[in-house]
This record gives sequence, C-alpha cells and structure tokens, in this order.
Amino acid sequence: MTSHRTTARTTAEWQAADAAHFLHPFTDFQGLAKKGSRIITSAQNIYLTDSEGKRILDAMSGLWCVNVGYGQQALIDAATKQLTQLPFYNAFFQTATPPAIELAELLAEVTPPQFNHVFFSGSGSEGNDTIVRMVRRYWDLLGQPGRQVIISRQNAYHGSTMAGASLGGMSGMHAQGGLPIPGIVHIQQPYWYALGRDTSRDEFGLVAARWLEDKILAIGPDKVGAFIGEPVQGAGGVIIPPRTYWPEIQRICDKYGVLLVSDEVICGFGRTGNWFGCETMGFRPDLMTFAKGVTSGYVPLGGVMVGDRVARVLIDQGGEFNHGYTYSGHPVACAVGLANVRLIQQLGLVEHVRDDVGPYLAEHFAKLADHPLVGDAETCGLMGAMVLVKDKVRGTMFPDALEVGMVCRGHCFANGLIMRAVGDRMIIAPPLVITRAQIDEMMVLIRRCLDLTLADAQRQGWLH
Ligand code: PXG
Repeated sequence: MTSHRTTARTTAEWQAADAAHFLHPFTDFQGLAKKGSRIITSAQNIYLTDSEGKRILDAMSGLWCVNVGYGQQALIDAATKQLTQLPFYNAFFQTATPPAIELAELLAEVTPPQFNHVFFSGSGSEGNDTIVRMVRRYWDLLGQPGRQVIISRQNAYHGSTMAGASLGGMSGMHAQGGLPIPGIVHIQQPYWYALGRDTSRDEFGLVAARWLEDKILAIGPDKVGAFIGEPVQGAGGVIIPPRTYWPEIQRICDKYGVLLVSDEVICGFGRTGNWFGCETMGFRPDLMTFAKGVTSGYVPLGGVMVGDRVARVLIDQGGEFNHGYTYSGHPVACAVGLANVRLIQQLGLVEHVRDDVGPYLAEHFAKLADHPLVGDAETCGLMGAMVLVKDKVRGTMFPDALEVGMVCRGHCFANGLIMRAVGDRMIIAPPLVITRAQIDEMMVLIRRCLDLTLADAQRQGWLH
C-alpha cells in the first residue's frame, strides 16, 4: 500500500507499528505482518474511511454489531455524560448505578415476556461462560446435580473463552487448547444445502431437530442440563434453519425438561426483523445471551437474560451465586446501551427491518442465485448468505484449497465493500439503518465482485 498522510501517521507507519506490537484476534500473525493491516480511521452511517481516505460500504456492521450505524450522537452524548458524572462503580457490594438499573428495566421490556432479569457481562463470550455456570447452578439447586451436560452444535460460534469456545462447534478452535471442557457435546447443524438437499427443507428441519432427541436419549435425560443454539448461525456462515427446526427443538426440550438457551449475540436487537431471533424462529428460550447490538458495539457490553423459570430458583432458593465480573453493569456501557435501545425504538428500526428493508433485501439478494457462481442465496432480516459453487446445476462445491471465498473477499476489499467469507459462503449483515437506495448500491458492488471472482475462476480453469 502506498503511504499517504491522512492521519497522524502514514499508512505504512501504522502498519509497521501494528505488525511490531499488536497481535490481532483470529489472525496468522506472520501472514498479516507481511501484508499489512488496512487501517480504519473513521466512520459515518454505513460507511468506513481508511487511512488512504477510501470509502468502504460496511455490509458487516463492524462485526455484526453496529446496528444503529456509525456516528449516532445520542450514544456519543450518553457516553460523554456518564463518563463525566460517574465513569465506574461496581455492583458487587450491595451497590448499583442508575444506568445499570434503567437498562435492566428496559431489557425486561423489550425481551419476550418470560424475561424479567438480567446478569451483565462485558462480552458475548463472558455471557456464555455465565450461561454454563448458571445452568449447572440451577440444576444443583433443584437437587439434580447430574444434569451437567450442555448440548450445542457443530459449526456454532459462542465465543472464544474456554467455555465459549467449548460451546462453539469450531473444530479449529477445539484443536488449540484441549477443548471442549468436560460436559459439552455437539450435534450436527441444521444446514440444509450441505446436509439435506435430498429432502425438502421442512422435512430436513425436523430430521435435524431430532438429532437433539437422539443425543439426549444417548446421554440420558437426567444428565442433560441445556441445549444452546444461535437462532441463525452467524459466524458459521449465516446458516438459516428451516422454519420447522426451532419449534421441534422446543418440543424436545420441553419433553425432557432440558433448558433452552438462545444465543442472541448476533440475532438480538432487530437483526432478524424482530427484537430477538427466537421470536422470528418461533421458540421460547429459558435463557438468552446478548452482546454486540445492545450497544451497537460503541462500547463493550454483554449479558444473559434470565427467564422466570431459572430466575425464581436462583433468587428464591439460591443464596449467593459465586460469579460476576468487574464490569458487570458498567455504568458507561449501560448508559450507551440505554441510549442505543431507546434509539432503536425511536427510529422504529425493528419495524424498518421487518417491513421495509428486510423484505427488500430478500427480494434482491435471492436474485443473486442467477449468477453462474452462486448455488443458493437467502436472507433472514438483515443477514444474508450465498454459497459459491463450482457447478450450480449439480451443486458441486469448490475444493477447500482454492479458497474461492477469500478470492471474492479480496475483490470486495479492493472495491469498497466489506463482505465476509466463511469458507465458500459469502455473508452480509449491514447496519439496520440501511436504506433501499443503499441496498441497491450494495447489490451493485456485490455483483461486480462476483463477476471479478468468476473471471478469476475461469482464467484459472477452476470451473471445469
Ligand atoms: N455468541 C455469538 C453467537 C457470537 O456471534 C459471541 C457469542 C462472542 O461474543 P464476544 O463479544 O465475546 O466476541 C459471538 C461473537 C465472525 C465473528 O468471524 C463473530 C463473532 C466474533 C468474532 C468474529 O463472524 N461473534
């Protein structure tokens, strides 16, 4: 990259200092050091600006989190005011701060009716650590300490702490660090295109849900504490389950008394066209993890919504719960959360996704399936995914080694679009404030990048 001074240092200077000192998450350190990071210096609405002054349409909302878009003054003001008045106080020793109390109250209002209590954390990973502790504590208190096992799914993402990565079903993560921790097992994911194309989507949804019942019976229902899943798998590649899946999961959890946990870190706060993904998918969780969209990523905050079934036991029979984080209920994070949730309400963003831009994106995104490289393209609210295939008639995938998704992502990066690749699935999750005109602009960029990828594939002879 050429050096061009638009910030305090040149791009090359930033890249050199970055390579010398900053170990990035989920990154091949040496590979990145050779190539150099792209330095993002500012953002407004749905557009980022890099240190070369280039504008980029952020179709990933930062990292699935900037739901209200960049530059919202209400959030900036809330943080500034709270930093001035009380930047920190803890909630450990019989104390509380007004923003934490008010956000707890507001979350009880916008979440489904069974949720009236919240336990705050600093991130989604910590939220899922809390889930593991809480599920096991719940069953202990009920005199069933044998119910230790939590069932999750392959290719799920639940964070990167020891418990989060264990709950997740990413084999690459399990391979580093002796994971999963004991008592966490996985079933196959409800990925129709890869696993179920010989049946209808609806039939496959039931088949996939019954893998949970098989697993519960294999382990013994008296040993299973909970099932956890993302309503739509995000980091795993925006895997949208058939509509029959979650109601059947609910039936199975009810039948065996297993707690149902919805990880709403990505799906929460309007992403799927309802406040929470469980509402879109039609199930009633006992616990919900949240993070990201609660503050639109402006400051870190996460937590667990605790349904009445669990809360009553923890509160009425629990005594002290030996668990918590320094930043549980951080006043600045909660003040920003409060401003953010109120802004989502004031702007009507959930309805905007459900009734306007969600259906508009669905219509235009589905048309990508006409492209010679695209095997399947679908959306749920403002999450979308397409799969790049070698032969769309037979549905033949490219060999993994070609990394076609990364080739496409490279074109996006060079053409002013952030679209993520998960294997050969290209995924988007733009800010909820996106307009129809901006969706049109995004679709033009997506098509251009698909055409450039197709030209590469033809040139390299990958299609035959
Ligand atoms: N649950 C879900 C469903 C997530 O998507 C977490 C938990 C963990 O949250 P924290 O705040 O601890 O990161 C996440 C995070 C990706 C990507 O590559 C996705 C996430 C994080 C990093 C990368 O899509 N999701």
